[in-house]
Amino acid sequence: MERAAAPKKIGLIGLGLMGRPMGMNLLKAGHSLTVWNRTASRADELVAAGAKLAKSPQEAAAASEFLITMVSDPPALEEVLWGPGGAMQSLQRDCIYMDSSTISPALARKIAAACAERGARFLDAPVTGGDWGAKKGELLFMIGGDAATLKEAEPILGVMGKKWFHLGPHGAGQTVKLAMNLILALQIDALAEALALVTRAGLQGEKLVEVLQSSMARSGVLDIKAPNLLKGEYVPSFPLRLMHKDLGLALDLANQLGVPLPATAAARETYSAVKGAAQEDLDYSAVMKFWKA
Ligand code: NA7
Repeated sequence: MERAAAPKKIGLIGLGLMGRPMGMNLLKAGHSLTVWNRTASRADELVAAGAKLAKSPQEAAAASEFLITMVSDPPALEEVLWGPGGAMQSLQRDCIYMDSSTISPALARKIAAACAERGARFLDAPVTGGDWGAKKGELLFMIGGDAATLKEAEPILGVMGKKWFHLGPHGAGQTVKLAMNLILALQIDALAEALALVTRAGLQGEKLVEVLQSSMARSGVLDIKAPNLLKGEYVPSFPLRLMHKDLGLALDLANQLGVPLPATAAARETYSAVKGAAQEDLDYSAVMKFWKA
């Protein structure tokens, strides 16, 4: 997969945990970056590193031959695209617009249609890898859209990520992303349940994890998140509020398709309870708090 990218005028809307490091990597690769964020102060670090700060999403889109959005959820994305000063009205003809937020496949298709009306090209390109993947430029992109558009986007993807998958037409990237996140959510939920059982029985959670590491239950989730659960440290890498949102999106999609997802529905209740009780922003591994505050 290509990594070198000719300098481009790139717009980036949404400078949260993920957007900021993605923007930093684009600057380091020599691209000209125009950014916008609802809370302008979050752009400070990128502006100090050479990014231009737009006054609105509209201004960011007008300045860009390649536009990226990275906001929290479907309402946030609708706001930055179609709200006051929204980006859609100024998307350049022939530009590539890539949304890397996790949203519904239906919204991705609606955006693709709106882009086509303006002569712009759209990719749904949600990511996985957390903020550490974003910092290291090792995100994994799940792409829906046209293969030729993806080909053209590859040099820019290579600045922010290490791998990408073309999964089908618009919405396919989001569909696979929601399916993947429900697995991550259930894996952590299962690990938390098992730890609750073992520790209530008077055993050390570390012992369970040690055995799991040598068994078929070993996984990337276990490697990366088990230490958080054991220590009770939940600094957000992927915030629980966003995992909760994704479980809702997966259940909505399942409902539209008539597919029962009973385990996902049960897990969402656990995530809801922890989210409701949380006083601060927590990583999704904090689902452990359901059993142990
Ligand atoms: P964060 O760190 O919660 O950042 C969310 C971003 O979305 C941040 O820039 C927010 O601006 C922005 N946002 C949220 N609501 C709005 C509205 N209504 N209008 C404009 N901008 C908004 O999320 P992550 O970076 O971890 O994740 C981003 C996506 O990747 C998300 O879909 C995940 O599920 C995957 P703020 O700074 O709060 O003003």
